[in-house]
Amino acid sequence: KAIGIFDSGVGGLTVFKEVADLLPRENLIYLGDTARVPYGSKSVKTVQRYALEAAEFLVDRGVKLLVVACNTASAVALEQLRERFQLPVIGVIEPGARRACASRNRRIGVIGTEGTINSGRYPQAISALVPDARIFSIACPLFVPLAEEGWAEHEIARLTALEYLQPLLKAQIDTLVLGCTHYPLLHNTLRGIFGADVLLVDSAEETAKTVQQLFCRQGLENPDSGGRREFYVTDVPTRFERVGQAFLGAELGRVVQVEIG
Ligand code: DGN
Repeated sequence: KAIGIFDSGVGGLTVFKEVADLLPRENLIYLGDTARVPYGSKSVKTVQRYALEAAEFLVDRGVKLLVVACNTASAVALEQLRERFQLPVIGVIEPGARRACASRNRRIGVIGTEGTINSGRYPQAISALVPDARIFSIACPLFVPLAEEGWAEHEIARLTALEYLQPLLKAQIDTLVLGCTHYPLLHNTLRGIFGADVLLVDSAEETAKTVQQLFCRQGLENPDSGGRREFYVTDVPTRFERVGQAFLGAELGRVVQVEIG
């Protein structure tokens, strides 16, 4: 049995990459809902429906664990998915929130899509762990197209980030949660703005660690499974193949178009 990972599109490959690095011998199946991307600006109801349909596709393929790589879907649909399916479902928000608790001054920034920020899920998860944390949340929707365009380290990205993130600089945060699949690509740009002392929490990395821990705890490992990788998308794969390489840091191999829902 494989691990199923889904996202609204190409961004979840940052999560896929981290999971593949930590569990190289596991079989992984990825679904990018490229026909309906972006989720980040859509209503809660719509994202919930899309997430259920994407998850169903993977569950029908007999996965043993489901990873919701999309922050927006994790923010609004995780509970529904857990209720609906009889298998472990891991989202990206709790792992990122847990890591953010390393903040020393308890002033924590969170950035993500409009959907993720409007859901208030990160502040909720962080406050549950550190009740006196001051949390500053900002939606940075332009980071998604910048990352997909290959401009994450371009001057345009730096200026965009400076514009969005002034309030966080003023707030003197010491921890910033990168609450979107695409933001790990902006790591160097954000590092340049915040300097070496601010902890940048990569929710993709933290999620992969959570998956690994769960595997150890529940004995889900299957070292003989061969490390097969399968990629599915809901629109023609051309753009996904091209843009995906930068997100995965490697060639994707075969990408298959499917219909879901
Ligand atoms: N995958 C989305 C997220 O992590 O919130 C970003 C892309 C999108 O749907 N806008």
